[in-house]
Amino acid sequence: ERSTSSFSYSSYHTLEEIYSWIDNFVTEYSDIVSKIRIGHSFENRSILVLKFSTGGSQRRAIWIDTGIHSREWITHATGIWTAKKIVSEYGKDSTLTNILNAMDIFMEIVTNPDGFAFTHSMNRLWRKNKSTRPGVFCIGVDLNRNWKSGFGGNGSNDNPCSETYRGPSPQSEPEVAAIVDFITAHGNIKALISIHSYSQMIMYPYGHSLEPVPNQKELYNLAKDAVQALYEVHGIEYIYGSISTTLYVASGITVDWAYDSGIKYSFTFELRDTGSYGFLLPASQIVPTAQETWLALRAIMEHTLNHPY
Ligand code: PAY
Ligand code: ZN
Repeated sequence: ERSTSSFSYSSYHTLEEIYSWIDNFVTEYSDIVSKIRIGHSFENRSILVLKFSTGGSQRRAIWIDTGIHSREWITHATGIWTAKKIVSEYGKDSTLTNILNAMDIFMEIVTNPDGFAFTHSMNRLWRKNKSTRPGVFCIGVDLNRNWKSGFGGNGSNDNPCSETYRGPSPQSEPEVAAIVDFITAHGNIKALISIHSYSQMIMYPYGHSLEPVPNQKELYNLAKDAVQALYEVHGIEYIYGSISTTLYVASGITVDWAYDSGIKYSFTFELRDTGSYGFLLPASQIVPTAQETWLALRAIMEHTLNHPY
């Protein structure tokens, strides 16, 4: 029996459990999945990316990250379920098969490993990374304020004690720099989906500005289709639109950087719920959340496949 079959996809796991699941997973599905270490965290933990590929070289690719905010546990759990779904559906689901026959998928499941370890050991609601600097009393930078696009603008904070502290400079944090370096070196990422919780939203750039992006009509329609596909699974309602007009203004965020770097299909998801449990979503909701999220992800990947650029 495969050891990734005995793993519980309906429970929350520690960093050690997830990293050992990753090792088993890439061993069992070595024909289609491999593990890449793209860097290391402030506290020197490995930063790992799963690569799903059926061949070719530097194919067009989709990037998905979960857990950039460590307390958003439903996102790591959804990422793990999604990884397993991809290997199970390849060759069965024609949409996914077409996607993987032409494109690669990269998934970074634990984007903030130091923060995630801390949510298990000390503070369940820790959001930032764990970096420290000489003479600075407070710990951590908000990794979703540390990107170059709009760095330092509204909806970010220069106070190191703030939950939305942007850090001293763009990409100052190793967890962000690792992704920037990887995506830039790859050069052929065509869609990026950064997964957060909670609020039940599918959004696209910009966060830092109210200005509509050039292909905002296309992104609006695609978000609408993704939300509809998600709704049909369990009847969960998401709202959609640009980040700044749907949620709030936030500067120095992942998807603004991705968009400004030429990735025109850049989205951020806010998974369940709308606040009843918030970050403490019961484990009983992991599988249903992942199931519905899958349909939204697939819609965006399929659109990317069918609209090469
Ligand atoms: O998803 O990039 C996004 C939007 C901005 C997020 C942020 O503030 O970094 C939104 C929040 C998040 O997921 O981190 C929303 C949650 C509920 C929060 O912590 O306020
Ligand atoms: Zn978040």
